[in-house]
Amino acid sequence: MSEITWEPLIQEFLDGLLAGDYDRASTISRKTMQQGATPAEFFLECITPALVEVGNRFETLEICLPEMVIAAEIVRKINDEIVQPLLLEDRGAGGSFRPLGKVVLATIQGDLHDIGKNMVALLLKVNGFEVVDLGINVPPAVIIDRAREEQADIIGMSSLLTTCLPYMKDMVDQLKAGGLRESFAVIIGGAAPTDEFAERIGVDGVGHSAAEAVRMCKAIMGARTTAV
Ligand code: B12
Repeated sequence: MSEITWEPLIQEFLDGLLAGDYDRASTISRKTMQQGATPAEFFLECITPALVEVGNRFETLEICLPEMVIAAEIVRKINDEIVQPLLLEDRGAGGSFRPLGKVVLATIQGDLHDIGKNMVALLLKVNGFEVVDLGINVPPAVIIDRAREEQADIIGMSSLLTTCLPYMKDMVDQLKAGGLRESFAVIIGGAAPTDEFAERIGVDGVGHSAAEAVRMCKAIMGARTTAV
């Protein structure tokens, strides 16, 4: 971990987001990574808390939906143009490699949030997984069909809206009803699902960061390899 004091940077980055100022936010991003922060660290330590604060201000009506939309758009652009290319560079020479496992990933039905899900997809790829990203607002049946088609090892579902949690349960119930529960490991994440919810619906893991997603997937595949 780099020796960076994050609080002032988060505040500056947040100010950029709330002012709808891409240049300001992207300059902070570039500068911080030049000072030694890794892209993953910058995403976790600066982008994520700034977005949580944007959400808090939306919840308390200090800002309105258009401001949240603009903040999200700036973050999407910074991720695409700065964070992602640097993360992929970190991956090294690349070339042909045998993936650690195949993950079918989706934001669940009803939910359009994808900044966190996209980071999960990226970090899994950087860590050697093959990822089939189905995007946002994906119905449970579509996830299951694709997981079967792709012969996936793991299904990952993301949700930031508590109103969409029932669709996660529905996906697991559909797997059980189809006799497929043992065919895939299922992990969930995003801001909405709690540990208690995960236990109740019977998934293999719940995570609240992209790093946790990677750890869980590695543990699942490791467990499978040793079991063979
Ligand atoms: C940006 C944002 C938006 C953007 C989304 C843009 C986009 N392309 O994603 C826009 C403006 C479109 C939006 C819309 C809405 N939003 Co919104 N949004 C947010 C905000 C501010 C940030 C979300 C975010 O990107 N966080 C940063 C990322 C990095 O974190 P993350 O998603 O949690 O992901 C990390 C982990 O959770 C984990 N993870 C994620 N997925 C997975 C999956 C697996 C398998 C694993 C293991 C881990 C994992 O790893 C990720 C990376 O570390 C949050 C505030 C908050 N506290 O989250 C509100 C928030 C989620 N939104 C909220 C609401 C209410 C809405 C709207 C209903 C508003 C409205 N009135 O229209 C709509 C819903 C639209 C829809 N149907 O989905 C509420 C939800 C409340 C609730 N309890 O349900 C929140 C919490 C704001 C608030 N405090 O009120 N939103």
